[in-house]
Amino acid sequence: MAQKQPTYNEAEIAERLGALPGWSYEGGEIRRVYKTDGWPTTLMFVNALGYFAEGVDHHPDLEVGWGKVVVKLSTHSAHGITDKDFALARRIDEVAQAHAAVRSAG
Ligand code: H2B
Repeated sequence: MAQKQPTYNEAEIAERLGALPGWSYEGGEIRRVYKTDGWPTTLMFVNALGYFAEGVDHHPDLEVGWGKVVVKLSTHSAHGITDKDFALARRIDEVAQAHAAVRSAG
């Protein structure tokens, strides 16, 4: 079993989210809502971010709709928000930026 990752308190999370526009802290998770131009882009986006998530063995909860993907991140094993969540959030933003039809809802 891996060592428990250090978690951040609310003030520390807010500070780090300052560098991640569009992300917010809600219900023990950091989350971002992305809009897409429809189902095909939604599925490509989910597959692309899923590929990177699997690569780092860290998996977001996803809400998937026709033109919308909600990404929610927390570290279950640590019962909180860790560097793994911020790192994956940054990577998912890069994935979103790689496709012109994926935009932040906020
Ligand atoms: N994803 C997230 N979000 N939190 C975890 O604690 C976690 C995970 N743990 N993906 C991983 C998989 C763990 O279950 C495996 C065994 O490494």
